[in-house]
Amino acid sequence: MTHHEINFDGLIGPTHNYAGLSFGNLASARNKGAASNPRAAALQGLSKMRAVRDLGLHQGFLPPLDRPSLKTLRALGFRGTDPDVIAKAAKTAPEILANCYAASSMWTANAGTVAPSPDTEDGKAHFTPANLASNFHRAIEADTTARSLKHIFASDRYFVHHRALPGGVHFGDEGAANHGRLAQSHDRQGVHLFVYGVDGEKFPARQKLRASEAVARNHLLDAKKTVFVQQSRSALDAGAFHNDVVGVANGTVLFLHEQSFEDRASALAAIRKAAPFVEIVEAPADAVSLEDAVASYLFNSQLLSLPGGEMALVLPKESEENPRVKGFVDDTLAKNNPINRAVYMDVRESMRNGGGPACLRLRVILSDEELAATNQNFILDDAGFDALEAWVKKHYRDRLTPDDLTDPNFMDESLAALDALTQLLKMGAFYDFQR
Ligand code: SUG
Repeated sequence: MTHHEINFDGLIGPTHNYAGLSFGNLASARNKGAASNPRAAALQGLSKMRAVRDLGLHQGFLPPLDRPSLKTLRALGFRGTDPDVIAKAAKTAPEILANCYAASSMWTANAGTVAPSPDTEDGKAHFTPANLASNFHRAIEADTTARSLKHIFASDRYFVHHRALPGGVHFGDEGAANHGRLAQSHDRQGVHLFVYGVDGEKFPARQKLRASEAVARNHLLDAKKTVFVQQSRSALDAGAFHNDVVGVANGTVLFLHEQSFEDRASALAAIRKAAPFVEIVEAPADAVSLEDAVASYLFNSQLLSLPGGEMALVLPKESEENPRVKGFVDDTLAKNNPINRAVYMDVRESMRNGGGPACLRLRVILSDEELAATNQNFILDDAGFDALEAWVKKHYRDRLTPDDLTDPNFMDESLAALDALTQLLKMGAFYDFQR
């Protein structure tokens, strides 16, 4: 049976803005209050999806969540008509309003964790939406993300959906951003690498070991093929709030920064023991510092096995612009390892909130049959790309400031865009505001 890696990118929503909501995410803090360009953001995201499709992969997407989250605002005591709710929150609690407006579901690496069918005891693909308990604006994503995953992967013959983990930050789970899979090929049983954090001196860890262990249990993974390692606190304090800022795995390759793990030697030994075939491609700190890695998002690249047998890195432009990072990428391509192509993409609107190419996608490995059982409205061909681009151009603003969030007209505009999207994608009354 042939298995494919299909990336489900987050379609960037019309409320993309810079509210500085994520403590420990340097870019989010730095750009707090800046004007965003939601239209450019969404088009950049779609261009990246197109580029990956043009490399020969199937490309999927997840719809944006409904923002503002009126349901959350009402649960927090703001009452009246929808415009009243916005006006009251704007007046008395603008930071709550900003949280309820975040377009952060675009970073689908945080949508959940997926175990493909070759790896699970029951031979089905398992999904666990992330509880994203560390940040208010993200913790309100899980419910509707779970609905999206069930909508797209609906067949219970092939897919199993778990609930987001209970227990709040005690079981803080940020999804696939701290998870990687190593395998000799997509269709062979893989090794799951779960990277957890322990609070640093400056910044809190979002992913808890006990959460990763619970996901591994729920996904019926083979204990001999799961590895749990601690992210280094220096990487966390340098701004790697998710491990995918300092490393990425695909196929036989683990591409990472030398200072990714708290105890490098024992982490690499555990990975080698579980995955003896692994090829480790590591950036030494004297070639690329942690600061360069975090600023350029070198390791937040997509590492893709292409149909012709090549392995490509899809990197953000910021990596091309940093001479030390670009030099390291060039060296990596020239050396004897499976990575032999680099594609640089402009995802600057997302990068300014700390989200690179790898944050923007959820990897799902599917067999031909599982792919056929997936909702095809969320797999993109040329017509699908054209339709989404036309939808963005029709509905999105090209400039949005935090002040604009207080305008009830902007709420109407955003929800109208999503209403049109559900029609385009034949989703029915999907969002809470439509029910
Ligand atoms: O959770 N930024 C996101 C970025 C997530 C990146 N994902 C991965 N590394 N996989 C976060 O910190 C900023 C929103 C704001 O400040 O407006 C934000 O949520």
